[in-house]
Amino acid sequence: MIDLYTWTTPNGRKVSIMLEEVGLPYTSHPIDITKGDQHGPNFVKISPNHKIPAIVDHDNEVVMMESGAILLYLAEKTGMLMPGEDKARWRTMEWLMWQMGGIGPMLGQVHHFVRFNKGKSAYAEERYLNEAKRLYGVLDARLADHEYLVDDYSVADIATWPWISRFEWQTIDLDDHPNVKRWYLAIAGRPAVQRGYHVPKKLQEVPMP
Ligand SMILES: N[C@@H](CCC(=O)N[C@@H](CS)C(=O)NCC(=O)O)C(=O)O
Repeated sequence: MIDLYTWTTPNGRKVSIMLEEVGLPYTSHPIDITKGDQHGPNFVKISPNHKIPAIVDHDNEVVMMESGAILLYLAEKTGMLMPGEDKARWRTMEWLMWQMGGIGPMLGQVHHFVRFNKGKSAYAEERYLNEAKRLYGVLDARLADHEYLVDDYSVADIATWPWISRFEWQTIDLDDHPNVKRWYLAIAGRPAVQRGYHVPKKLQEVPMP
C-alpha cells in the first residue's frame, strides 16, 4: 500500500494519474497548500522541500518527494510506462527532464503572475507568457510526428499533461497548437487520467478545449 500526499495541482495529479495507470493500491491524503499544510512538521518529515507530491511506500518504507523521481520510482517498481530499451528509455528521460525543468517551473510562473497577480509586473507577465508560448511550440513540433512524447504513452506524457490541462489559466488557445490538442484529448480520454485528475478531491471536470 502506498500513501500519497497531494493536492489538486499539476504536480500532484502527475502521481495520482500514474498510480491509477499502474493500478497500485494507494490512499490519498490531502495536503491543502492554500492553508499551509505543506509546512506541518509531520509532512515535512516526508517532504523536506515543503511541497507536494510525496509518497510513502509501505512495501519497503521508501519515502519520496519530487514528482519526477516518484514517476520513475513507480515505473521501475511496476515495469510500466517507461521503455526498457536503452534508446527509448533515455529519450523518455530527456522529455521527462524537459517537463521538470521547463514546462513545470515556467508555466508555474505564468499561473503566479498572469492568473493570480495580474497587473503587478508587466515584465514578468510578458517574460513568462513568451516562454510558455515557446514551450507550447516545442511540444507541438515534437507531437507533429510522434503520437506521444516518445514512442508509446509514458511517464513523460504523464508528467506533462497535467500542466497542459491548465491551458485556460495560461491563456493558451489549444487551436493554435493542433498537435498538442490531439495529444491532450487522447490522454484526457484515458479512464485512469479521468480518475487520477480528481485526486484528492473533485473540483471540476477535466478541462476540454
Ligand atoms: N519540483 C517539485 C515541485 C513541487 C511543487 O511545486 N508543488 C507545489 C504544488 S504543484 C507546492 O507544493 N506548492 C506549495 C508551496 O510552494 O508552498 C515536484 O515536481 O514535485
